[in-house]
Amino acid sequence: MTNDPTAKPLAELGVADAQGVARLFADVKNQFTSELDVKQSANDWEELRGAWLGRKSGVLTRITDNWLKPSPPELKRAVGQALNELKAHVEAALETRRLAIEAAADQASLEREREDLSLPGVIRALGTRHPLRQTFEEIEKIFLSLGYSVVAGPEMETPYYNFEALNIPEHHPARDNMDTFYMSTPPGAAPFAEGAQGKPLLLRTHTSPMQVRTMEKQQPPVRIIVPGKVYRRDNPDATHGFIFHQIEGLAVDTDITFCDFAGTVEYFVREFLGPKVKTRLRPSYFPFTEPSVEVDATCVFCGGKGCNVCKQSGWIELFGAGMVDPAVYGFVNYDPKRLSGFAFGLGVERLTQLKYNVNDLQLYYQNDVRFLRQFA
Ligand code: FA5
Repeated sequence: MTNDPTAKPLAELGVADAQGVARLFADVKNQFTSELDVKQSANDWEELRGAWLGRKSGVLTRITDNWLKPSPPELKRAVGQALNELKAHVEAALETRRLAIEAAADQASLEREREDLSLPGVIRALGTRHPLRQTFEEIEKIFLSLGYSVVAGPEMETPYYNFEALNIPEHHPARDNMDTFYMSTPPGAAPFAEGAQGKPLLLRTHTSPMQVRTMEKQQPPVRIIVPGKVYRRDNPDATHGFIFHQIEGLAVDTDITFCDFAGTVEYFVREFLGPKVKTRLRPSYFPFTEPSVEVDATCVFCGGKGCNVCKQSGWIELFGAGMVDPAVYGFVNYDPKRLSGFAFGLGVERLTQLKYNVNDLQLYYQNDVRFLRQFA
């Protein structure tokens, strides 16, 4: 800065008396004020302080070196005093500014931290109920509304309840359809659970054993459904699991007819699959029901016109059912002359597949959120 007056001694600046000194210092003070006016930020403040109060080359140091030290004795006092005042002014002004800058920063961070209650909240991803669970709950609701109660039974069963008492004696071909997991017994282990008669326990292949267990304990009228897991040595594929789920139904009373059965089935299917779906009963065979039927529904995918899913027939198979075989009543001391009833066994995976058009049953067990979220 060639024009910088603080670089030159007083004589060169033509200052020879106290008034001249006062004017000179007034100019310097104005200069400071104008710099302070334009420099507002925290960084500016550091710069300004260095420029004015810096020990080595700050303005005040230059004034000390160039004006005060070489000043003639008659001006020394005036220069010294003016310099002190200037220094006090600069220091005070810089301190005031520092406080202002700090307060502004505090205010800004307060603004930033202030809660805005009108902002939308953070939405946490909620889990969804598993599609099979949804089917369970829907079906339970339908039958509860018809006066049924929900009961549960053991997954580890005796051959008696799983087969014999359901009119499936040993060597009956129906056992082949339900390839069974048997439990092995450690040598010397205690005899098996009640009713096992020394035969190995098994994992129930269907929920039907609960028909027998319930009738053993309860006198008619009986109206139950039994949701639960069942196990079969089936190879897993798009329509088979080796663990899957069924819901058993059983109604027994003194005057239950095939019409009650057909009406109940029709009501259930319409509630579950929708009002447009029609049902038909097709003769079938189960050792524990007589007559036995397969319940078919008009194909939910083509509405009965015929498509790949229903193999162009317009119908899809829903579940097996029938009137309770009198032979079963013999195992539970019910009087077959006085009592009648019906039973059904729903495949939960199958019904869920039909309802939501799921083409592979394995998807239920893989816990892929992209699949599960579709059932939110
Ligand atoms: C039975 O299990 C009989 N207990 C049903 C019954 C109950 C008939 C009461 C009459 C009276 P079935 O073996 O057909 O029947 O099996 C019933 C349903 O379970 C089938 O319709 C099918 O939907 C389902 N299912 C059978 N095997 C599998 C499997 N490996 N994976 C998934 N679902 C299966």
